[in-house]
Amino acid sequence: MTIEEKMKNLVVDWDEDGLKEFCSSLLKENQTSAEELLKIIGSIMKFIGDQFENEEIFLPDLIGSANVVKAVIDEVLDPAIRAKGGEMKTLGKVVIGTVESDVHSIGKDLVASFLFSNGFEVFNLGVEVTAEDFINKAEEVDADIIGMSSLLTMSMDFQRQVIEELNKRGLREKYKVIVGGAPTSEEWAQEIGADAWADDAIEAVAMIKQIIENKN
Ligand code: B1M
Repeated sequence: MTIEEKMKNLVVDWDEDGLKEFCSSLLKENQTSAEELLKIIGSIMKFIGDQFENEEIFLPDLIGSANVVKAVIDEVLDPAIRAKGGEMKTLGKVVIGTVESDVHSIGKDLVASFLFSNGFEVFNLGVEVTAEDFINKAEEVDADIIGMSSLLTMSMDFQRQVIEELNKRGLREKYKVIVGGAPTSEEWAQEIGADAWADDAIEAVAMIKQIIENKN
C-alpha cells in the first residue's frame, strides 16, 4: 500500500490518532517531508470532495474527514514545518484568511503552510475574517501581502469588499492582494482589482514570490 492509500484510508475511517501517528512516524524516520504530506492531503480532500459532489458520501462524512485532516495539519504538519523554519530569512509578510461568512479552512491552511515552508512570515487569521480584521492585522504587522480565500460563491464578494475598504482608507497601494479558492478565477481577480490569483498552493507561492520580487 502506498503512503497516499494508507493516509486516504485513515481519513475516510476518521482515524485521527492513526493518521497523526502515521504522519509523525514518516517524518521521524525521514521517509518524506511535511510539504509532501500536505500535497497528499490536498489530493485526498479533492477525492473526498468529488465523492461528496457525486453524492457517494454525505455531509457528516465530509465533516468527519475534514476534521481529521485539520487536526493533522494543525498538530503535526504545520509544527513540523515551523520547527524546520527557525533559521529562515523571511521573504515577506503575508496576512491570510478565509473571508467573512466562509468556514472552509483546509485549502487556505495549505496555502499558509506552503508559504511558511517557502520562507514567508505568515499571519493566518483563520476563517470568517472580516475586512476590518484583514486590514487591521496588515497594518499591525506591516504586511506586504493580503491573501484571501473563498470557497463559496456566496462569500466571494467579501474579497471585493476588502479591496474596496482598502481603497476607502487610502491603503490600496500599500498592500498587494492575492485571492484564491475554488469558485474564484483570474477573471474574478481582475474584476475586483486584486493583484493576483492562484489556482493552488504551489501557484500561490510562485505568484507571491513574483510579486515580492517585482516590488523590491
Ligand atoms: Co463545503 N462546500 N460547505 N464544507 N466543501 C464546498 C466548497 C462545495 C463546492 C461542495 C458542493 O456542494 N459541491 C459547496 C460550495 C458551493 C458554492 O458555493 N460554489 C460547499 C457548501 C455549499 C458548503 C455548506 C454551505 C454546506 C451546508 O452547510 N449545506 C457549508 C458552508 C459553511 C460556511 O462556510 N458558512 C459547508 C461546510 C463544509 C464543511 C465544514 C463540512 C467542510 C469544511 C471544513 C474545513 O475546511 N475545516 C467542507 C468541505 C470540506 C468542502 C469540500 C468538499 C472540500 C473543500 C476542501 O477542503 N478542498 C468542497 C467541495 C470541493 O471543493 N470539491 C466544499 C480541498 C482543498 C485542498 O482545496 O479548498 O479548493 P481548496 O483549496 C485549494 C485551492 O482552491 C487554492 O489552493 C488550495 C490548495 O491547493 N486556494 C487558494 C484556496 N484558497 C486560496 C487562497 C489563495 C490562493 C489559492 O490565495 C490567498
